[in-house]
Amino acid sequence: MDPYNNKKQSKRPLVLTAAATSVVLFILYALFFKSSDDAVVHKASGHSAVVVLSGASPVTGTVTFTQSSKDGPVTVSGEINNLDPSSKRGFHIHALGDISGGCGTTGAHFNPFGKNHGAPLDTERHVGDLGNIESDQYGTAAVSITDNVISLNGPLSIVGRAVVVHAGTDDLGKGGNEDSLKTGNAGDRAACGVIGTLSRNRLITSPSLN
Ligand SMILES: [Cu+2]
Ligand SMILES: [Zn+2]
Repeated sequence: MDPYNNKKQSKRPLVLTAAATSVVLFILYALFFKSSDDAVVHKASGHSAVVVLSGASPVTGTVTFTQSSKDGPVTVSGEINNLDPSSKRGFHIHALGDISGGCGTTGAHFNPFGKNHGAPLDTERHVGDLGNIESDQYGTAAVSITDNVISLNGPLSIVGRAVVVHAGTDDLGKGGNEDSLKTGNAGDRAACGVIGTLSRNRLITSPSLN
């Protein structure tokens, strides 16, 4: 054998070893990141959205919405401040995420089925009817609602629409007049905000995905 060939042969295993090492490292790297992704998805599976409330009144707040399965209930939680003390205040999803003219341009209650205004547990209700929030003696309301009608995906999604907190109490459609079946006579719009995506993780649709 000539020296050139000898040199080539002695180098080949080194090159192969380097290539094999790279492949193994890449696989380990891919496996590591795949499993860490899965862990995050498992921990925060489902969709969540957030709204920051403000308006012409001193009322402010932040509310989050979470939905852990595609057709599952939506949990609404957060805190609203500077409300009238110890009072119930209308809390709705309005159809439009347009606050270009303040809370007045967010449209009517989100009502894709053309129903009358009602209470959250009524079958006759707007999709956007979340009832009233209730403030404590300091004017703070802890929001803790679970609703089976609104969604964060599909045609009933509230993402991109508005939350409105009213200056008055929602009569839940029991006011006995025409407006009660439209607005619940909840009065002025004290604060509002556009519901935005917080996270959109893979929705768990079957236990096998766990
Ligand atoms: Cu409203
Ligand atoms: Zn309504």
